[in-house]
Amino acid sequence: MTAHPDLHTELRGDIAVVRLARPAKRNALNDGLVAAIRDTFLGLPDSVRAAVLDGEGDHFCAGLDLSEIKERDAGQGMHHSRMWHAALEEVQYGRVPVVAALHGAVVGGGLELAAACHVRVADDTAFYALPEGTRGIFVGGGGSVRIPRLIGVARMTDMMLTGRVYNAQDGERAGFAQYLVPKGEALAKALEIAARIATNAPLTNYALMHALPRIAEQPADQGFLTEALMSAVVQSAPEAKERVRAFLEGRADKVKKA
Ligand code: 1HE
Repeated sequence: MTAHPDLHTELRGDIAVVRLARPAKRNALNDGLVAAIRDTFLGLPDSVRAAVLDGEGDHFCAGLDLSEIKERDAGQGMHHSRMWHAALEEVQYGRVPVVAALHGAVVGGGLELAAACHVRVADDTAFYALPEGTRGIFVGGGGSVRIPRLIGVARMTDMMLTGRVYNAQDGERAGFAQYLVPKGEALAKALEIAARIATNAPLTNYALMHALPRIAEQPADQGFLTEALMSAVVQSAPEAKERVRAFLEGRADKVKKA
């Protein structure tokens, strides 16, 4: 795993806790930190079965480090955005599911980063915004692709046109987060969820991470075929057979009423 002064990784059993650790700058992401995110997720040890991403201090992440914005020609601007894409690709399409623990500002590139995770847990201090729209810039970290898949194009357009900020409750209803917990409890809840995820068959987790978003992009007839192929691969694993046998022999949990 790559060492970076502003990105800490801690192994807790089979869970990796990756923490943005630049609280004085509200965890704003400069180029070095974006590269460290890429390298960290690419290099997670084989023993890791799920990851949690959180931020130190009062805010998850204030987005792009605006002090690094410099005169870029169009080509340089494109490469900068592509560098973010490459990093967040390692989060979304890495080896293990990533649970984001959100609190405070989840804004701009911070929201783009959160959107690359697989499950989002927010505490009630969280707020969501895309100030790019009113700062004269545009999203560049994959937000235009990922965020509408959480909340829809209409909500994202409104946020960028008007600078609208969603609080934690409205944000959960809109689809930014799947879990909402009291202040200070997002990390604990994210760890609990990651621990649950880590007990799944790794191939099932891989299929969920890699096939579901792609199937969502495919025409239905192709999606059905991809689903059938993925299903056949996952079911053929000895672990799948053992898990089904365990249920049939009364050794596995039943689904309980919610
Ligand atoms: C920063 C940044 C940053 C804080 N880049 N330095 N993102 C934004 O437009 C959000 C900008 N930030 C804010 O609106 C606020 O800072 C917060 C709501 C996140 C937090 O407020 P607060 O009152 O707790 O902190 P603060 O006093 O505003 O900031 C503390 C320090 O962090 C201060 O520096 P200091 O040297 O004066 O102490 C701030 O300048 C610094 N700071 N946020 C640089 N973002 C791939 S494209 C993505 C495009 C984007 O993400 S654009 C959206 C950028």
